[in-house]
Amino acid sequence: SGPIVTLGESMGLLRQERPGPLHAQRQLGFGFGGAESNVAIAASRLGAPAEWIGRLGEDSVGDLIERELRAEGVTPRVVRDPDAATGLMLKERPIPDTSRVVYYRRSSAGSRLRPEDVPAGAIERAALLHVTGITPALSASASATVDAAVARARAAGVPVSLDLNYRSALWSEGEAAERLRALIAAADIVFAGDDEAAIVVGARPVPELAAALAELGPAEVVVKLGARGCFARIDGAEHERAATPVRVVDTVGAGDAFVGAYLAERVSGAPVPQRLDTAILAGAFACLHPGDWEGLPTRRDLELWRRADPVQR
Ligand code: KDG
Repeated sequence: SGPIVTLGESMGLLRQERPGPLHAQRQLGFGFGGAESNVAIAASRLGAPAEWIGRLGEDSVGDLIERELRAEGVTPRVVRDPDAATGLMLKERPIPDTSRVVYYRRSSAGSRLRPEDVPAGAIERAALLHVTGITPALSASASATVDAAVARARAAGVPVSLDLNYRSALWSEGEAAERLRALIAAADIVFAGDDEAAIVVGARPVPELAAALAELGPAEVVVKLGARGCFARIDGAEHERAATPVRVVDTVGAGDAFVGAYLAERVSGAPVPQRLDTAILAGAFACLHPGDWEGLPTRRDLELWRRADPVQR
């Protein structure tokens, strides 16, 4: 079957490697991130073919992102925009184990994504389309691109996956709730943090959050609970998983790892328990590295973890 196809904005990522005030740092790490490309990389590391559609600037940061995606086995389907730079984000660590993300992305190339950027056939031959609630918050044209891609997927019978991914720096909870409700109704699979689900359906106990999201349409709802694991409602059946405890360096990207792993297992035909187990483990791996996706596991890493021998010879 076809690849997992995702679209969105990826940005250069400057990150503090050591905690403390930014002014006391003389060096920053540099990489890139973006919720949707993180998902694509997570899936690819686990052996699922993956493609990322997006717009990058005609600049070195854009070169780096394309190159790294290729190196990760993700096919970039990219428009290079001569009139806008690739966006950036800064991950500060003012306090150990605590990250603060600041965006420098207004009018970025990625935010100028538009429906014509999605190549003919790209969605139609996908195994699955994955979108997030970040893209509709970027610009009118990016929002229209999500709608167009989702409509194309539905017309072609391609399952649609949505991660709510509410980002308060981009829009208000009120704006997000209305927009996300419509997207949820068009999705087959929905991922949400419990706080994000509450924005759309109101605060309530986790099983009820999942049921309320499922009522909007999707047969598959997975509520991500961070250090508390996850709760899923799939075709009416409830599943719960505890998190795998790890020494956390940075939780940013853990949700994307979870989603990418879940989707990789799903497109390979794995049953629900295996999808959730792999997702939980991938989320744990993501927490061990200060980058968004660098720490994500391969199948070999998962095997090593499960055997849990301190040294393999
Ligand atoms: O999930 C991690 C993302 O938040 C990060 O990579 C940046 O895509 C990003 C965003 O827009 O927040």
